[in-house]
Formats: sequence, structure tokens, C-alpha cells
Amino acid sequence: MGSVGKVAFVAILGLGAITGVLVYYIFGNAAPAPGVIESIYRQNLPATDGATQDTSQSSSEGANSTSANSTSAAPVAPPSAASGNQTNQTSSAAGPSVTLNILEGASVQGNPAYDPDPLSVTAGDVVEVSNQDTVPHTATSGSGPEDPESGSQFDTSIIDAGATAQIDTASLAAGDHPFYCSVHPYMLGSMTVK
Ligand SMILES: [Cu+2]
Repeated sequence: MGSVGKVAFVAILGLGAITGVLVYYIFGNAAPAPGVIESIYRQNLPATDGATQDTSQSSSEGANSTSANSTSAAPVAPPSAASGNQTNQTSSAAGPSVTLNILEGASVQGNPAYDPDPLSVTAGDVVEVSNQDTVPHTATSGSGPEDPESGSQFDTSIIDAGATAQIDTASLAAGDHPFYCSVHPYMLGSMTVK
């Protein structure tokens, strides 16, 4: 009995040591090397600061503005005009007199979204909303999706990347009109009508 116990004790010690060494090497091989990310799901984040943005922006925007403007500017206008909102009755108006830019990178929460903000207009101005980002956005009146009055003052509907839409301010009351992006409700802006 005594010798069996000694053999078992040594065997268990040995198995424990082997297990420890195996686990050490297997997990060591599975851990990523510092600074190296190997994943088929990896996507580079969009550049957000000026230094790294310049090269990609100029090349991609050049392509966007030529292709997107010519192709999608026309399809974007009819749906919003057909939706019966008070906006987009632009053909009879004097033409764009104020520009509201949706900034590149606006879809990233925390980035500046609309420029200028607040936007100052005189009632009757036509606001040309220019989407300079690489994803679709809107400028929709109201403080957010939960606002019961959301979209009642104006709504550009979806503006594709590189495309533009128009807001007719003729029927807006004087004062501040908050607006937001229905795709990214954290994108907030304000229009001041004089
Ligand atoms: Cu958006």
C-alpha cells in the first residue's frame, strides 16, 4: 500500500507538470503578438484627423463628387418632393442661397456633424444641404426621433454621399429650429430663422 501511494503521488506530480508545460505553450501560441492584429474581421477605422485624412479624402471625394453628384442628385429629390413635406418645393423658389454642409466623418458619434451650426437663415431662403460624408444622412427638423413634431417643419429625407438636397424656409416661423439626422440621431444641428 505504501509503495503504491508513493508511485501514484509521483505520477500525479509528473502529470501536473506536463499539463502545466502544455498549457503554457499552447496559450502562449494562441496569444497575439504585441502590435500585430491578424483577423479577417479587421477593418481600419476611418481617418478623423487632418494629417491622415488628406490623402484619402482628396482621392475618394474626387471620385464621389463626380459620380455621386451626377447620378444621385436627381433620384434623391423626387422622393422627398413626393412625400408631401413643406420642404423641397424648390423649383419655384429663388434658388439656393444658404449652404448647410454635412461634414465628412459626421456619422462617427462625437464628430462635428453640421456646418455651420447654428445655421442662420432669413425666412424664404433656400438651404442647400450638401452631404460631404461617405454615408447617407438627413437633416430632419426636431430634437430627435422621439420628438412628436419630428420632421414636421422640414425633412430632406436620405441624402446619399456626395449628393445635395434643399430645404425651403419660406414657411418656417422665426426662431430656433433644432434638427437631427434620422440615420444617426446623435447628429444634431440648429437653424435660426430671422
Ligand atoms: Cu447621419
